[in-house]
Amino acid sequence: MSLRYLTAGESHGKALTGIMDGMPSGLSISVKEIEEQLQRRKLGFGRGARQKIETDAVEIISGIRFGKTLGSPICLMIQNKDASAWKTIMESEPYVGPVQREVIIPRPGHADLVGGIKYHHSDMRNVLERASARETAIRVGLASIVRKMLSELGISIGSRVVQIGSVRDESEMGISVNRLNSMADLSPVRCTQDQITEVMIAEVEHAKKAGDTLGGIFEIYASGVPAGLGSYSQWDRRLEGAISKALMSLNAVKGVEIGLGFQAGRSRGSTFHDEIFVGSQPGYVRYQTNSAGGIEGGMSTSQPIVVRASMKPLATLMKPLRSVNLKTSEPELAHIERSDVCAVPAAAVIGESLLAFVLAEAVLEKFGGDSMEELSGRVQLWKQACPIE
Ligand code: EPS
Repeated sequence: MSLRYLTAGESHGKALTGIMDGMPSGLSISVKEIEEQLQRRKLGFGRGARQKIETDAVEIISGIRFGKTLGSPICLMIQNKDASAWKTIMESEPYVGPVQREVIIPRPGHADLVGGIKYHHSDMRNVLERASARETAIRVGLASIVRKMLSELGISIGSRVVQIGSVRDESEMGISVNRLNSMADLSPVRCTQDQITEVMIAEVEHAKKAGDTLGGIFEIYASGVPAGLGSYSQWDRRLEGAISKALMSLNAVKGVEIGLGFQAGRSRGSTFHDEIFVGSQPGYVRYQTNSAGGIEGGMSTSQPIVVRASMKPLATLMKPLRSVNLKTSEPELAHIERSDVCAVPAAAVIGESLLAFVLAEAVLEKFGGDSMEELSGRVQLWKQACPIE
């Protein structure tokens, strides 16, 4: 494993922490650059009150000195501002008072029920505190370092939202990947079409009034990816597999497509596959289409990587669904917890981060190198020698 990370922290606990091991030395990175990505994660129309409470200020605990990575494990910490209001509820010392904010009626669609059964918790707060998507803040924090490494190697990552509830953006992604975020970030729902942005906002407002929640679909792109990341030679080295696993690790994601994805199953080979043409220089070849989404046979083709993920509607409904009170065994409406109406715009930003981890790991596996100098030299040589235009 060339790059790995772990996170810890409860949603209303003291802090979120993350440790990442395997980053090469000599990468310039600042708190400001990390926080830029964290601020992008906080945005999006339909978020709840929590995002106004948290600043998501990051503290570098280890692995970075004088603005550069050391090659040793990097530890980041984000303090939860809301923790002060939850001090007695989240106390780590033995607590003798009455249990506050106990959760005994599981929310359909959340980890509450099975998590409580699995870990033998009658108070499902013990489950939801860690199952909460708040954890993704520290993943985005760690990934911002990885993204900086990828950008130094000429790899750009961007995303856009293409569906919220029943509102779809059918437009083609007509701009370069390195300009995508500066455009999508201007929209409160991260949709690049102004008119559709308005309809998506209205859809979220409508759901909020009804005490309901919404899911959606987001698309992530990576350009400048060198050919040959991943491998066909063993099942667990296929790049699509790693990307799908990473995206599926994001809370509420229920579907992942690469390239044309499910449309591939409805197509004929003659219209689907990306034909190969003679390039403009001797010995070179080129593609004209990208149905494969930048990956063939488990390996990157050097075409843009295109990933689409579908997020289910959030499980906390202000007009709750039917459930069972597990203390009384009586039917009762599900637990209500402060939450978001729609978090698809934030999920797109988190998706970028998750794709960044996978690409960074694949880059480090193929090219190796303990310092940025060593790594960039190897990647540039390979890119120059690759005969795909
Ligand atoms: C989130 C923080 C949470 C939720 C949301 C994501 O904060 P709180 O629970 O204090 O309102 O807003 O979590 C969920 C939707 C969920 O189902 O757990 C965040 O920082 O992203």
